[in-house]
Amino acid sequence: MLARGKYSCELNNSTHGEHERDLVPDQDHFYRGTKNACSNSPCQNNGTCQSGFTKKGYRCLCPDGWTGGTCNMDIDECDEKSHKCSKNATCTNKKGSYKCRCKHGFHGDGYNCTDIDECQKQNNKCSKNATCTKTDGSYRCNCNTGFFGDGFKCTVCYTIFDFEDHDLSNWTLSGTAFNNQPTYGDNPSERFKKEGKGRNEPSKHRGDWWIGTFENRPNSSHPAGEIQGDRPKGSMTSPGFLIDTNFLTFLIGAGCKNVRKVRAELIVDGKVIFETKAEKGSKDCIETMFEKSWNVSGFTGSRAQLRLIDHSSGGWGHINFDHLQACHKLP
Ligand SMILES: [Ca+2]
Ligand SMILES: [Ca+2]
Ligand SMILES: [Ca+2]
Repeated sequence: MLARGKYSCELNNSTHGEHERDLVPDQDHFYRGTKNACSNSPCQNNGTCQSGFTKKGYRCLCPDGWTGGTCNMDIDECDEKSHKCSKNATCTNKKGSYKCRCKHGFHGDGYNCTDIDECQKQNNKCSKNATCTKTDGSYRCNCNTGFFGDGFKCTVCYTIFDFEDHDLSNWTLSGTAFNNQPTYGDNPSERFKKEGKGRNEPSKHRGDWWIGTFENRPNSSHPAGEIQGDRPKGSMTSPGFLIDTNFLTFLIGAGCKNVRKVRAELIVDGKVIFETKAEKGSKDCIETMFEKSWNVSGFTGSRAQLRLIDHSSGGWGHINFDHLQACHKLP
């Protein structure tokens, strides 16, 4: 009240400028506009401005995710743990909000994340010869009894010697026949190509490296097709290995079955328990290697050695060998 019968009326949230048509002159009244502190929109990020509060003349009501005097500060919901993400989700802070994403092995919208049972759903990558076991957020595969591998791949055999590291430093060599071993690539095919007689006896080795005492290709940059011939003689004895399966299988070729002193031997306790020459029915006298096996079920638990022998300088006096495997049953 200013004087008798006269009042000062304040229009909150308004200014003269915003209400040009509503305000009409009246001789008994005079207009006195209030300063609206909200008129220049001080609240950010959709904050609601309320005029007339605090010393500044306004206050901001902030929407979820924002704080500060003018709603200009993001709330880090992940850091202050006010988020509603599942415990099996990861929280990522965003300006004005946050994001939830289910962890690996869980599925859902990030707020509810349930464990995926990979074993039950059969969307696991276990080998068909493995057992799947659920773990928290994941699963494990173990090869079944009688199989070898990492659970994703389970085989009835595992490799003992394949020569792929082309390193014979743990082997005992005698004579000169094995000096340039192992041999790289299908050298017989390379030399037959050079001969041009249409002879076709691929080595059929596994990987890149194998033993071939006729060949002379001790590395990949050495010219293909070179030979040392039948003349050199010698032997090559492996480091010891444990027999823990029923069978050993291997690839063997060359050295016709009528050639004496060219063979592969298995030695247990200093005794030769098996000796095998390359022969495949009528297909002996051929560079191509064929699979042979030894039934070692009577020797499980023993340590054994493989010995390759080339004690011949005559025709076909050489041995081809690769891929010694231990197998629970014959593939
Ligand atoms: Ca945030
Ligand atoms: Ca090999
Ligand atoms: Ca020889």
